[in-house]
Amino acid sequence: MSASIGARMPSNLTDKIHAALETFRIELPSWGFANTGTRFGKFLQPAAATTVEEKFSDAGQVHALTGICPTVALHVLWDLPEGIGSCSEVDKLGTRYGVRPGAINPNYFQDQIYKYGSFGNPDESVRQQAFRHTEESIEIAKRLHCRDISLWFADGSNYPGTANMRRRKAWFTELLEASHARLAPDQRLLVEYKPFEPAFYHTDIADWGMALLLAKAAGPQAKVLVDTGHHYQAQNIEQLVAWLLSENMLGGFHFNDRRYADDDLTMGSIDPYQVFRIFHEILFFEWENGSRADVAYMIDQSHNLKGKIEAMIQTVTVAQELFAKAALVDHEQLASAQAKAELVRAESYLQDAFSTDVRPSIREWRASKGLPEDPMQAFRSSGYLEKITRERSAKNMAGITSYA
Ligand code: PSV
Ligand code: MN
Repeated sequence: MSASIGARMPSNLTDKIHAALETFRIELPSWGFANTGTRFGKFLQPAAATTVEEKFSDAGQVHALTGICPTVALHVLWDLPEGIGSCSEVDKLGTRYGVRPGAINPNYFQDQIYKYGSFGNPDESVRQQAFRHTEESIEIAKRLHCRDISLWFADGSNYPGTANMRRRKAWFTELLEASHARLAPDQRLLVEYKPFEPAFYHTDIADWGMALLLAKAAGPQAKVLVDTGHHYQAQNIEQLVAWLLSENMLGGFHFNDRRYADDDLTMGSIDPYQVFRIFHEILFFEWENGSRADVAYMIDQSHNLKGKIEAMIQTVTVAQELFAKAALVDHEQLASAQAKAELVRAESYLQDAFSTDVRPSIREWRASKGLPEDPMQAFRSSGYLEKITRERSAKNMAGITSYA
């Protein structure tokens, strides 16, 4: 049952929450600290990170205050401009700022050569170039001791009849297999999907089924990455999560929220129950199997309007709350209600857990770890934002550009 308002939470529930929090870590995206925008333009922020060092510094702040973000995802083109040559510098930054490099993201969408695709480009030499970039990204991951190489392809087409979809599928299969062959035994390839954007007629890896087939074809260390913003309206995300778990093919998440398309809104800001249901499927799976699911939780958000560090602290805090709520579902009772098709009783276990106020318990856990009970408040009173605003604003405001 949910703890009633004002009453102290029973200690068995507090223990469940604390045990769940011990296991929950979420990765920050380096690009969430830099100035980014929409296709109509950017609203520049005076405190945005302008260098890789500043991204590490900001991510380090979020980790220092929340204690649950020990890694930062890197985009090769943006964060390792010299490729392998940038590794030692990035490695040092990780040590200096207390956050290690996390998933390595090759970039197949920004260079002019990728206008008609990367792994799916009809030009063999472009496909080879995209493959060499993948090889280099895997090597970067090895040098930085990163397990996951996270692949998102913008490949697709805008007009019917202009792309040979079967041919492109074959090229993807071949190059993903070849990429897999470059992995060290403990590394993974994560294959992300997205139904549209930047292509608006067809996208080569449009949904989880396509990503699953390609990952299976690539090899046993390839898994699917679910970006919560990359679905059609009304897609039942927790169901596909349950299917991927049952196939041992769920590699990780890019969390963000959306209302219309890939909106990059703050996780849980539109539909927190959706995130709760995803976490629930994972925790229910773990309870049934008696072992942890090996899933990487990552944030993929870059805020144009909200302050970047505050937005990230807010996201991490919400993620932690929704995970803690999901940990409160009574799995034994739920399983028995499901088996007897006692529908209202079964559903109520989710509703009870979701409506429980887990925040006091999370504050207790933070205090027990020597972390600030309220990370947002601690950030606001730390003076960090004022300091970086002073240091960075001239550089940031010089970067104003127009859309066209
Ligand atoms: C594409 O929309 C995506 O979700 C991919 O994960 C990219 O790496 C990321 O956004 C940043 O552009
Ligand atoms: Mn993503």
